[in-house]
Amino acid sequence: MTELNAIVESAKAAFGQAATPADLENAKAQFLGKTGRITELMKGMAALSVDEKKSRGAAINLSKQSIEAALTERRAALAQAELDLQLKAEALDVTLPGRKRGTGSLHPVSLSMERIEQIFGSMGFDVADGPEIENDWYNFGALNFPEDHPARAMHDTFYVEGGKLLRTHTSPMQNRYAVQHVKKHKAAMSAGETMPEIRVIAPGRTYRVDSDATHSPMFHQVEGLWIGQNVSFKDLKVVFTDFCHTFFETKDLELRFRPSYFPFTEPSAEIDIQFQAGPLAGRWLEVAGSGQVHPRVVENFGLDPEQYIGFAFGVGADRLTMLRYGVNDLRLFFDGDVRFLSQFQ
Ligand code: 2U9
Repeated sequence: MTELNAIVESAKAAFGQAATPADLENAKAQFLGKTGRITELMKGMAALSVDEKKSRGAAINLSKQSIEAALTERRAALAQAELDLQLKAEALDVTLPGRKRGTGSLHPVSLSMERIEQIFGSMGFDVADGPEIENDWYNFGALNFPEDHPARAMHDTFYVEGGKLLRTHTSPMQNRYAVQHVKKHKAAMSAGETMPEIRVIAPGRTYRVDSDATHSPMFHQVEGLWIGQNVSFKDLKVVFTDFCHTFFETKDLELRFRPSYFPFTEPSAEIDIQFQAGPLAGRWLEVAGSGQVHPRVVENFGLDPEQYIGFAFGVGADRLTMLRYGVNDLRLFFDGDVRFLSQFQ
């Protein structure tokens, strides 16, 4: 084997052993670099005659080309190996099930509230909004709660700083709504016009110091108020019966108005319903309180109770939701367990 062939062979062997592109470039330097073996041979030609230079130069060039070809080949092989490794590492299993984007859904009580708003909206009721932290007047005073009424005691009410409280019902929202309504129409009324009717529902969170399987310190109410010059208990019966039929999607439902007492209505009645078919059939179920709005409450709106009268009602939205979906423990609504909540899409 000539010296040149030996160099070419050892270059090929060195390239073959190089496991990385960096190793390969180091190996290349040993042969083609500034002090590489081929470069040294070229330098050594200086002393040769012109003819010798020609033949020796051609031979060295051939060897150099062989080494460069081997280098190019090895570079490509290493690059391919690297790519293969990368592809293997990043391999996708297209048969795996896709990751689902979890879509949320409304809470069952929110679904009920929306449904209640929609039903009363279709009967011409506006929807009131208002603060959850209230003052004593809007929550109790304006609603004709006597000073020593038990509902004012610490036992029922969460008091916060500054003499304020967490509203114990949604009535203060209707109170505020009614006062605004009267203010807005006061001038026209003084000029002899009659006031457009107040027809409003107030849905929202309410708070009482109470906690067991059927009571939560935070619960949801929807109250309704209809005040006009000729609004009677008959209208309450029609409106509430219609609401129950639509909400529970059945007319196979009896209603019973049972005498009761609330400071803000007189006379007052609890409303019970009885399904005639289905799993709850045959039992009277209490769903609401109601009554003709007390004259003193009407007076507190800024209206003459001799001229304006109407009715109010209040429903527990959590209880209505339990009845609608057949849920038997109120706490399920507030535990935040997705296995429960995801059933109400
Ligand atoms: C104004 C005047 C009167 C709203 C009413 C009830 C009767 C009632 C309960 C039902 C179930 C509360 O969540 S519950 O425990 N509500 O019994 N609510 S009449 O009366 C009003 C409201 C606002 C200005």
